[in-house]
Amino acid sequence: MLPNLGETRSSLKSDHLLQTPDTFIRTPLPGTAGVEFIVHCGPRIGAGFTMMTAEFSAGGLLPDLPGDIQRFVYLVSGELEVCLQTTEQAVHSVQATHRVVRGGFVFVPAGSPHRIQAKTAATAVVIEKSFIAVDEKITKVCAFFGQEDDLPSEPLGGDPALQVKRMMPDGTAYDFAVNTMTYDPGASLAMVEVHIMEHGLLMLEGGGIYRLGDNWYPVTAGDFIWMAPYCPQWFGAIGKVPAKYLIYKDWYRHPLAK
Ligand code: UGY
Ligand code: MN
Repeated sequence: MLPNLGETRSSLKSDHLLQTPDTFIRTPLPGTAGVEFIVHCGPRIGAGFTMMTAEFSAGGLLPDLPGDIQRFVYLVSGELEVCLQTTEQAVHSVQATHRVVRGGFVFVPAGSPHRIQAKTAATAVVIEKSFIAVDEKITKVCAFFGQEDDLPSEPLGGDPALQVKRMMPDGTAYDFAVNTMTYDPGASLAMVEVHIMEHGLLMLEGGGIYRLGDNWYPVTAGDFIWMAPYCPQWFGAIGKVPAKYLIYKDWYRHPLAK
């Protein structure tokens, strides 16, 4: 076997990052126990959100978040227990415990006491973002749980070979979207997109070619991509199995919103 001669598909440019598993570095984060994080993107790279892969040992714990930060978790493998403390009415405080398994997801709004604990070794995608309220009338949005398999899927732009599942509810109460997109072999985005929204993307299955800016990259399951606002982007699926990715985008807010 050849020694490592410093080669990788990972690539960092001013408007995008392709981060491949051979370059992942794991780190603990304060307040957590029994969890290692691969921090894919965050403010240090210019992103308005963080996207991380959390690798839990059995019993590993993710506690509350401070202040105005919301959290979305999608489970890639294993089993998590999510305990939510809801204070719908000032006098009542209700504790709800949910089991989340592969393909399951949970959204926890800002300021919601909760704890996420692994029942088994588990791997999850964790997205965190400061909440931007759309107006004073919506002060708090609801927590929810879901299972990707139970969601309806829609063809993107009427193309049945490209199916989208939306995990965040539609509507201006929420300031970001998280979708999965599944491409049949040979399917592609119908156009090169250039848009104000930024993306965090984790390839879950299959592979293909991702165009980012003026670069065309081969990508495969396990790869992460960050796309800055206005990064030209296009994907075509290659291979004998469908290509699927999970994708974050900021959503439903005026460009001048703080
Ligand atoms: O929602 C999106 O902007 C999506 N079509 N972008 C992408 O897949 N790169
Ligand atoms: Mn896009």
